[in-house]
Amino acid sequence: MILEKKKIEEHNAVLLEQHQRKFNFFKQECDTVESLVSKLQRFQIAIPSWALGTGGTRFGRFSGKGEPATLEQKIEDVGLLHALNKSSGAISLHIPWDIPQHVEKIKELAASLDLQFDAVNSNTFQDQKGQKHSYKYGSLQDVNPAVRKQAIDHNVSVIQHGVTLGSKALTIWLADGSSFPGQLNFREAFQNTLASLQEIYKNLPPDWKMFVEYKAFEPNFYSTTIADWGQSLLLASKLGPQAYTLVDLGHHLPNSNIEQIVSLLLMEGKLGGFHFNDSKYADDDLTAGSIKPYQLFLIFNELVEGMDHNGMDHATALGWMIDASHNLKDPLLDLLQSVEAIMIAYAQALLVDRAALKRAQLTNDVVQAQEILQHAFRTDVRAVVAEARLRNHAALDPVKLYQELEIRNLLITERGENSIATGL
Ligand SMILES: [Mn+2]
Repeated sequence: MILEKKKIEEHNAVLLEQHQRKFNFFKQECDTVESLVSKLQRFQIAIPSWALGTGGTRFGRFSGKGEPATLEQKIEDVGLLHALNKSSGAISLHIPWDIPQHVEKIKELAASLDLQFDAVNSNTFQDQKGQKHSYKYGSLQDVNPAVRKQAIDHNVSVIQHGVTLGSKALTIWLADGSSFPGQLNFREAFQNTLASLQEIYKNLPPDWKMFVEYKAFEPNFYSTTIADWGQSLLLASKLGPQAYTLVDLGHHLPNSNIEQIVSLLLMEGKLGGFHFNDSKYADDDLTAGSIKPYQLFLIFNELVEGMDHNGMDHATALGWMIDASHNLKDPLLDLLQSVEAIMIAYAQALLVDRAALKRAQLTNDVVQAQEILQHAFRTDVRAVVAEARLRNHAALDPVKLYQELEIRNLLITERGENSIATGL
C-alpha cells in the first residue's frame, strides 16, 4: 500500500503547534540547531528485507499477519516506513531469499518510493533446495574444496544480483566455526576462509566494498572462525582496500566495549558498516536502544568523533543498517522505534561539546568529561529529530500515525492473514 501525502499532512497539522513549542524551547538552548537538523535530514538507515516479517526463536515462531510474501511487498513495506519517517531510504537484500525476478520492475518500484538498494547479503549459513554440498560443517572454511567453491560461487552470484540493482557493497556473515574442541584446525580454517574471501574479492566491481562481519558465538558454540573485530580486521587488511570490518552490535561477548572498537576501526580506516540492534544477553536482536540507550549514545559519540576526525560524511561514508528480529511486536512498528532510537542517539552525539571534552581530557578532568557526555545524553532531542522529519515531509510522530491509520489491518486486508515473509 502507498501512504497518501494528505494523511501525513493532516497528522502533522494536528500536532504542529505542540511540536513548534517544543522545538522553539530546544532552539533557545542550542546555537547549532540548523546544522543539527540538516545532518538529521540527510541521515538514512537501511532496512533489511528479512526484518519485515515475524522472526522466530529456536523454540518456535508466532506468525504475524499480513506479512510481505514477495520482494515487491517487502519493498512496499520499506517504502511505507520511509514515507512515515524519511530516514529509511534503503533496503538491504538477502540472497537467495530475495532474488529479483524482474530487475527493471523492482528498480522502478524502489525508485518510485525513493528507495536505494543497500548492501547485498550472502547466505551460506543454511542449505538451499537443490544445493549439491552441505554447509553443515562450514562454508568458506570447509575442509572440502568443493564446498568452499560452491560458497564462493554463491557470493559471486550475489555480487552480480547487486550490480543489476545498483548496490555498492557485499556483506558476508559466516556461521563457520566449530562446536567441539578438536573439531577444527583453527589456523587452517582461518586460512581457508581468507583464500575463499580472496576469490570473492577478485569479483568486486571497483566502486564496491566488502563488509566482513564478525560474531562471537552462535550457531557454533566452541569457536567461530570470524569471532571478533581482530579476526575481521586481520582478514580485511589482508584482502585489500575495498574490504572493511562490519560491526553488528549484538555480535560481541557480554560487556564488550563496542565504542572503543568503533574508535580504533575508524582510526585504521577499516570501519565499513554497522548493524543496529540491542541485547540483554547475547545476539538478542531487540529494538535498537530498547535495553542500553546510553551505550548506543556512547557508540555514536565515537562514530561522530572519529568520522569528523577523518573528514568523513556521516550520511554516506559508512553503511548504516538495522539488523534485528521481531517476534513479539509488529515488525514495522518495531523498525520505526529502532530508527527513532538511532536518530536520537545520533542527535545527542552531535550535541557533545567536543572542544570542552578535549580540554577536560587534556587536563585529566574526569568529572568534567563525564558531565559533558551526560549533559548531551540527558538532553531531550526528540523535537529536533521530529523537526528534521517535518522538513522532509514525513510524519511528526510516525508510530502514532501508523497506529491511527491501522496500517497493519490494511495490510492484512490487502495480503490476507496467512501471508508469510521468507527469511529466518
Ligand atoms: Mn548483522
